[in-house]
Amino acid sequence: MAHSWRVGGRDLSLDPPLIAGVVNVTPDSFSDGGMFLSPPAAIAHARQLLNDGADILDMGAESTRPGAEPVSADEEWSRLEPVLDGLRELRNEGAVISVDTTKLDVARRAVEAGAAIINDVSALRHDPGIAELAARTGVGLVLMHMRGTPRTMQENTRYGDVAGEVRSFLERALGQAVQAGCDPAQIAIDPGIGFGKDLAGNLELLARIGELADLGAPVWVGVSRKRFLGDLLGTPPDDRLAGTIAASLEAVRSGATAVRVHDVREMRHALTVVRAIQGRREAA
Ligand code: HH2
Repeated sequence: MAHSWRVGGRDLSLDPPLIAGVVNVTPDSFSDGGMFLSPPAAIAHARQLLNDGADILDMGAESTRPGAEPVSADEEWSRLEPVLDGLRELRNEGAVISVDTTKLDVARRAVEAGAAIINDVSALRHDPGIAELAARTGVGLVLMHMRGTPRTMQENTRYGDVAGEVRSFLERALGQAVQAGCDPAQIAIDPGIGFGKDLAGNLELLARIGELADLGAPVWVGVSRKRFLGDLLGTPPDDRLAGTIAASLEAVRSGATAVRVHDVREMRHALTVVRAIQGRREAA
């Protein structure tokens, strides 16, 4: 299992697991669309998430919810630029910024503006040049599994062996990034919970994260407020917090080393308590 992750010239420790706080600068994200579309609102939210204990801010300007319409690179960048600009001071103080994009043009501009991580939910399928960008600049790179695109991904959620297929996909994507010149220490992988999977597939992946961790890369997991929790609980996105925390803690127990959540404060509290108990157990 990986113990640290190299992002933009820094080694982030994975013990305790990293918390990536979500900042969606979008009108249409599934749980917080429109809440942080204005730059001042997004910047204030980012500051709050850092105060709440986020290790990373994951900023997205294009929704990836099932069925979402794609936006142009110019539109995506016009949403991100003022927020990245407004976070310059925090960045200088050490805040780690990740940009959730599949577009090389947006990724390049974001890295020039100080982003230390590219979170590519297409795992280089949309723009393979993102691997060369990461190799050249040393930023961290997250490669996530998804079937098709957000518009099509829920059309076919059937797998023979979901964990095996996701593992092979991520192993290939890792190989592609290394081939393009990335240092393996820069690359994290993510099973893409909810991206082209049904309830059973999501649960199976969460239970078998150890098989992905065996690939040697840090494993990101994003379950926050997602539909599979609604399937289990019968609640809307704004009433899935306990489910989010439970699933994230189980993911960590299975081998995840970074959790991507909207509710950073609650996640930080839960991780702190669980780890205190684990420490006691190990000492006993
Ligand atoms: N999930 C979402 C977006 N980006 N990136 C990674 N690496 N892993 C994930 O699980 C993941 C992700 C979807 O969540 P959200 O940002 O809340 O919604 P939307 O895509 O509608 O903006």
